[in-house]
Amino acid sequence: MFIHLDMDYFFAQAEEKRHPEYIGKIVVVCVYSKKTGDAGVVSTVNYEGRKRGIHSGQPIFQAKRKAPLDAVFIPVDHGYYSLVSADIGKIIEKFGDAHQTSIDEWFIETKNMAEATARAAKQEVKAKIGITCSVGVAPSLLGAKMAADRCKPDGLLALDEENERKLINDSDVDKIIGIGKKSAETLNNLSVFRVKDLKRIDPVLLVERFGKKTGSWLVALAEGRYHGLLMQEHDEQGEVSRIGTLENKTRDPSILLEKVTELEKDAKRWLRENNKFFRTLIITFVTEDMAAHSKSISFRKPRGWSDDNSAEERMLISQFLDESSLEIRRIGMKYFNFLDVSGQKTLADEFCNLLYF
Ligand code: TTP
Ligand code: MG
Ligand code: MG
Repeated sequence: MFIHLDMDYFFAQAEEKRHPEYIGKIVVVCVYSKKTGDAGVVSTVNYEGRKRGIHSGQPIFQAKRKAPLDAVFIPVDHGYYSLVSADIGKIIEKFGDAHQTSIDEWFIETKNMAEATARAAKQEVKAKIGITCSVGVAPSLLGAKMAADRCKPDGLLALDEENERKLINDSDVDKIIGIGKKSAETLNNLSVFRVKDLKRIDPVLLVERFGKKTGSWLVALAEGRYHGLLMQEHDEQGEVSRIGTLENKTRDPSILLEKVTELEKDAKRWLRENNKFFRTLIITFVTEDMAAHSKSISFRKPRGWSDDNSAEERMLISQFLDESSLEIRRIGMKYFNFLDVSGQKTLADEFCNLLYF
């Protein structure tokens, strides 16, 4: 059995934890793209705000229109959320062989007492950290994750094989992790709206339309063979990286970003030519003492050559500068954790779920 835990409105709940005075108000955590003004997007919002129609990825100015005057708009503070995440991880690890899959998600594979273990882990996170989460328990990781999504916020949903199959079969295809927007559209055009509609489509046609990898993934989904469906995407490893020397040693974030952008041009051309999408972006800093350090960020939805990563790059650079007082001599970037998305052109219009490590 798999137990999947996902923290509720994580960044916003972490803000409520250190600012109890925010509780009861709408809390909107924002990625500001400029030093001043409201340019940028919502990272996450608490459930009070979601009721008003504020959501992740929404432009900040739109969220402000929906929010009452006493709503709190604050910039993301990844350093702090990583610390809270690390504390939560330490607790979850006590309940079994835990794997962290994003800043606010973990899964545990366990043979017995899955539901009791899930409940105990959830309770201990609440008691020790003061953060609520939603927990799904199911025979497959996909089922556990979907169960956790289904019982948000502060829920626990345990599924046996039959209920897992029912939940997945009744889900809209675009709600399935691993099915992107483009694939969902293609499926909708084939009159496949829910997973159970997939059964009507000839497996041969699925493979023809989506390519071998995605096609057989969809066939497995249709047939209820869920094991490994979530893992599979991580199997396809690969990377493209570029590194360059700076004209002068520097700590100037704009010079560093400029260099990364220049290196990226080449890496993006490679992505385009090879039709690759990546999930993880790494920036490497070689400091004046010649030591190499890196900072990375992962996205739940893969990114491609046409996506703009500058907001995240700016953030990784500033994270590094906060931690080190040394000057930087060389800087590099790497895209890795590739996903084969044959049939999916661009995901640029989707705001990615950002996972920070
Ligand atoms: P999620 O677990 O997807 O979202 P959440 O914890 O805010 O809300 P939920 O209760 O539905 O789980 O993502 C974890 C954190 O990642 C989230 O708090 C903020 C960040 N994030 C983004 O920056 N952009 C996004 O589009 C999403 C979805 C999340
Ligand atoms: Mg969450
Ligand atoms: Mg999450």
